[in-house]
Amino acid sequence: MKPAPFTYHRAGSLAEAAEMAATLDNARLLSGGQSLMAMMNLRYVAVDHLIDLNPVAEIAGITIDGGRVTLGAMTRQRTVLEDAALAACCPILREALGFVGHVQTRNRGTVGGSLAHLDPAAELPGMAALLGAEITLTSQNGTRRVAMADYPLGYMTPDINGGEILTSLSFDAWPSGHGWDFREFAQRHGDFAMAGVGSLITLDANGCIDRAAVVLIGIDDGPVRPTDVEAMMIGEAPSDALFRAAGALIAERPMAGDALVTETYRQHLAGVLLRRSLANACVRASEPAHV
Ligand SMILES: Cc1cc2nc3c(=O)[nH]c(=O)nc-3n(C[C@@H](O)[C@H](O)[C@H](O)COP(=O)(O)OP(=O)(O)OC[C@H]3O[C@@H](n4cnc5c(N)ncnc54)[C@H](O)[C@@H]3O)c2cc1C
Repeated sequence: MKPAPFTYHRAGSLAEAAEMAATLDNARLLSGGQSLMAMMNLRYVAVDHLIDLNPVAEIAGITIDGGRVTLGAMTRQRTVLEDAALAACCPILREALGFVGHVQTRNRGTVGGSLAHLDPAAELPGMAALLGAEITLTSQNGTRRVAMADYPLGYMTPDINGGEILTSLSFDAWPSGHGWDFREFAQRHGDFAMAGVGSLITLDANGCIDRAAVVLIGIDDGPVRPTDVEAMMIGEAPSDALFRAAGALIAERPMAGDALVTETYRQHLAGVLLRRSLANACVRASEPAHV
C-alpha cells in the first residue's frame, strides 16, 4: 500500500519546523513514523506536506536535574527503555516501555510521537498521567505548557493546536525507595493492551501507604487516574483485602467493549491487574531502596 502523494520537508531546526508547521497547509509532523506511516499507507490520513522532525536534535534526549526529569520529544522509545539513570530514578518507565510494540518499533518510535498519537492503550501517555507530567508545546507564537491531566481532549485527540510541536515531557521523580509496578494484558506481546495498570507507592515508617498513584490504560478514551482508588490506599497497611477492594472498585467502572472483549471481561481484567499491580508495588516499596 502506498500513501497519497505529499511533499517531504526536512526540518533542520526547531525554529524551521515551527515555521513550516505555521505556514504549510494540511501538514503533519513526522517523528518515528510507526503510527503515521501506517495511517498514511492505509489512507486514513492524507497530507499535502510532511515535516520531518528527525534531524531536530535539540528536542531529543533525557535530562535529570535534581528530581526533575525531562524527556525530549524526539527521544526514541528504545533510549527511554535503556537509560540507566532514568531506570534508577523512575524504574516504572523501563517496565512499561518493554510493552511498547517491538524492538524494531521502539528503535524508531519516539516519546513525542506516542504522546501526540494518544492511543487509548498506549503506555507512554499512561506513564505521563501516572507521573503527573507536564507537556511542553512550541510554536512560532512561543511555548505553552499543558498538564497531562488536561491534555487528552477526547479519543486520540490531544490538546495540540495547529502549528504547535510537542517538544518535551517533564515530571518530578518519586522519592528514592518508592514502589512501582506496570503490567498489562494483550492477546500477543507487542499488541496494544486490552487493559494495563501502573502503580506507584510509598510507605511510611510504620509500613502504611502514605502516597499512592494509579493509572489504567486501554479502558477509556485516554489514561485514567482513579482518584477513589488512590484515596482508599492512604493510611492503610498493605493487605490482600485492601488490594481486592481496590480491584472490585475498578471493576464496577463503566468501560467500553470492542471487537476483542466485552465490557464485563475488560472490567474483570482491569480489577485483577490493579490488585496484582498494587500488591507488587507495595512489596517493592518495602524492600531496601533501589536508588
Ligand atoms: C507493530 C506495532 C506495534 C505497536 N505497538 C504499540 C504498543 O503496544 N504501544 C504503543 O504505545 N504504541 C505501539 N505502537 C505505536 C508506536 O510504535 C509509535 O511509536 C507511536 O504510536 C507513535 O510514535 P512515532 O514517533 O512513531 O510517531 P509518528 O508515527 O511519526 O507520529 C504519530 C502522530 O503524532 C504526530 N506527531 C509526531 N511527533 C509530533 C510532535 N513532536 N509534536 C506534535 N505532533 C507530533 C504525527 O503528526 C502523527 O499524527 C506500535 C506500532 C507498531 C507498528
